[in-house]
Amino acid sequence: MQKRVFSGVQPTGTPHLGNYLGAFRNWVPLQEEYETFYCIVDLHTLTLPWDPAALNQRIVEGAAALFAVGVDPSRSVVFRQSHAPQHAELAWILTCIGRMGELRRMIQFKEKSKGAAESIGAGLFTYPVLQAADVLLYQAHGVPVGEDQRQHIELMRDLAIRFNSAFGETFVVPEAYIPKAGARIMALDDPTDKMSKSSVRPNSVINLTDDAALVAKKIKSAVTDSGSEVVAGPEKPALTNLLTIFSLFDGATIPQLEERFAGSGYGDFKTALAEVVVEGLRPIRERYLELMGDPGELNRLLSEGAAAAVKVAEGTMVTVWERVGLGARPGA
Ligand code: ATP
Ligand code: LTN
Repeated sequence: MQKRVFSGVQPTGTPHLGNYLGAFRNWVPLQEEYETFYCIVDLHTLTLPWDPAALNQRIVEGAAALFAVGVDPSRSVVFRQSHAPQHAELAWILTCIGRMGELRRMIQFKEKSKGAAESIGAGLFTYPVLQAADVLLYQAHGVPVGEDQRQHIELMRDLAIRFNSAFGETFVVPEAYIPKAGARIMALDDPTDKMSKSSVRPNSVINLTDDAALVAKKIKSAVTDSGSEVVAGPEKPALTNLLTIFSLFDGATIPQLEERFAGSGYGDFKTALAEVVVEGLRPIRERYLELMGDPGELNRLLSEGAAAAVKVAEGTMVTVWERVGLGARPGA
């Protein structure tokens, strides 16, 4: 059987350069070798306050972004998490074998619940358990994600191992596929902070939908480090981030870029970087806008994806139901 890959994106806002370089662009070549499942994780979005009037639109935008970067609906199963009810069902079973202590250690929970520990939604606490269910349902071997997800994948491995040893071999224990470069793209206005959809600072993030003028403006206003040399290194976090972005679009290594820009100032480097990013994003942006012109077609593709996903997910649930002693699945 061909090995599987699963990954997810939250429909929380316009996807950005970090999502693209850390995750989506790596999802495309995996289609050659694996059976690929890419999910718009709409139930995860309900773990923080959301706008019900905007959610559906966000989901369609998420799908358009994936297709625009090269995820191919004829080769990948692309679907909405809420359209495969098995995700929520398996999440419940896994919640019952998950432990308070291990969930309390999750960095993302600690960060996102900061200052509101007692009033935060319980769903934010069990978020990684739903994420484990997402992947384990499909018996996926690989989970291509950015660095921020490493701890969640560790937890999902622990849950799979715990379940398998308690109830018998049921789940493939998945591995994180984290790229060597681009796994943590930093905010343009603060190289100590991850580039993030949830940022309220508009100049911190380059969205995949930004036009050439906006990309150039944001790069021009990006913070730089002291000194004037275009070099990477621990004492140059801002330049390291910009050089990483340059390198991923251009193909040249960071040492090659340092050589190319030896003697140039930050200004010239930023001008060149803006050109490379604009050219790299141009086909994605054009395709995205074209796809968004036909939401009916995007919804049709998502429904087709859901039908394929449900088949696989239900197969796993039949085994899970029996293993834990709930017996035959209703309708089975
Ligand atoms: P936010 O960016 O607001 O924190 P998120 O982390 O919830 O959003 P998702 O859309 O759920 O983002 O993530 C999709 C993928 O993008 C994940 O694999 C995640 O690891 C990756 N990713 C998100 N931000 C970055 C970043 N700054 N650099 C590299 N990868 C990233
Ligand atoms: N938590 C992830 C999104 C996500 C995911 C998944 C990623 C939900 N379910 C399953 C990989 C596999 C994030 O990027 N914030």
